[in-house]
Amino acid sequence: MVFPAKRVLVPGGAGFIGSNFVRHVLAQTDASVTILDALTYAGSLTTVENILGDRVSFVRGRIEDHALVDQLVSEHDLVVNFAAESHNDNSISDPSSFVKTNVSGTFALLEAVRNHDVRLHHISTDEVFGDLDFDDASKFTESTSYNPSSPYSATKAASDFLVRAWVHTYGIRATISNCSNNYGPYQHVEKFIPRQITNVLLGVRPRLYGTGRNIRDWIHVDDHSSAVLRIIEAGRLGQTYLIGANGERSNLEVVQEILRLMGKPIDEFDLVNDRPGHDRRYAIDASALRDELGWSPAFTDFCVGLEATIDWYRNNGTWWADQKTSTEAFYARTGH
Ligand code: NAD
Ligand code: TDX
Repeated sequence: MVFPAKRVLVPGGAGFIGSNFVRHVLAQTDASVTILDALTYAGSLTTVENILGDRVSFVRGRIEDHALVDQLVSEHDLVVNFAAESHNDNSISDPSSFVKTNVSGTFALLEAVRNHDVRLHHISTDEVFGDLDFDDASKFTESTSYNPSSPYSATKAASDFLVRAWVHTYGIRATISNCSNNYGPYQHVEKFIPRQITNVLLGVRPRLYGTGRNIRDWIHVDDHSSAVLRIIEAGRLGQTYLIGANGERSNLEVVQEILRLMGKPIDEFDLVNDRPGHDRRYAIDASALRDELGWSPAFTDFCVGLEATIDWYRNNGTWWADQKTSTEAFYARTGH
């Protein structure tokens, strides 16, 4: 692979997707990596401890710290930004950290890459497009209008618009990707799939918001990382690419699949309070990424990826035990 960088700065590299991406960089390029991460409740050194060493160093800090970010960016030739507040339910309870990290943090990164003419790839989400009707045959494409509905997705949309403005106005060298819902190892147990897997492992019934009818478009985190590598390698500067793997499923279907794979009756779940403003359906049309850049996902069977993910949580209880306690205390307060 022709990878256009030797020194990569990965803000948010101690989180779920960022740490997976760092592992992909190590396996598929000869670049070295600096992880910049604030180690919020969502980030952990235990996620990356087995890759820190000759090629991977770690700096604890916040992306909205202009002086720190400016210094670090000047020492690298590529920035791939995964740092964000990423959980919708948290953004509904307390949006302030979302504005700070997702908006002010992206602004600080943009000023630094502008200052030092360093290439940026910005990681974003399909939630910036709002939601689709259940019976709408269409999917999100690169030309779908932005219409975010939660505090989380509004701050991600704001960060994307900042990147686009810096490309248009200052000519920074940047690309953006908007990906659908990820699953896989090292995902925080606040998120839907690991929450339900760890519930079942602990003998607790899975909990579906509302009716369980809402639809998400699932992609394995390895496929997200391989798509980002491909965009960095061959994507056109200034462009947005949508990443998805045709993984649409209702939340009810996902819970029933988890129960089946874990040897439980498929009706052993509870319906709980709905999420305020709950987006109905997300669906990605990733044909630009497939046709223009020749990318395709490795995980084409959701059940195969889900089964491997269940095994990972079964075998890594020490990684998630503490976060499970604090997460469930939060959900108990919100009625979820
Ligand atoms: P995560 O919450 O698991 O990880 C976020 C990481 O960023 C953590 O390590 C955290 O400590 C760090 N961080 C938070 N605030 C910071 C700050 N101010 N400065 C430095 N570091 C900070 O999130 P994730 O699921 O890995 O998501 C990564 C990116 O991918 C986010 O931009 C998210 O919007 C996007 N995304 C996620 C999904 C998904 O399904 N999880 C889907 C599409 C896009
Ligand atoms: O216990 C639950 N029960 C439930 O029914 C939880 C935690 C969630 N849900 C529902 C809400 C959603 O319809 O499952 C679906 C998925 O929920 P989350 O895992 O919270 O993901 P979502 O809100 O769809 O956002 C995710 O995908 C897009 C990521 O968290 C974002 O970071 C990403 O941008």
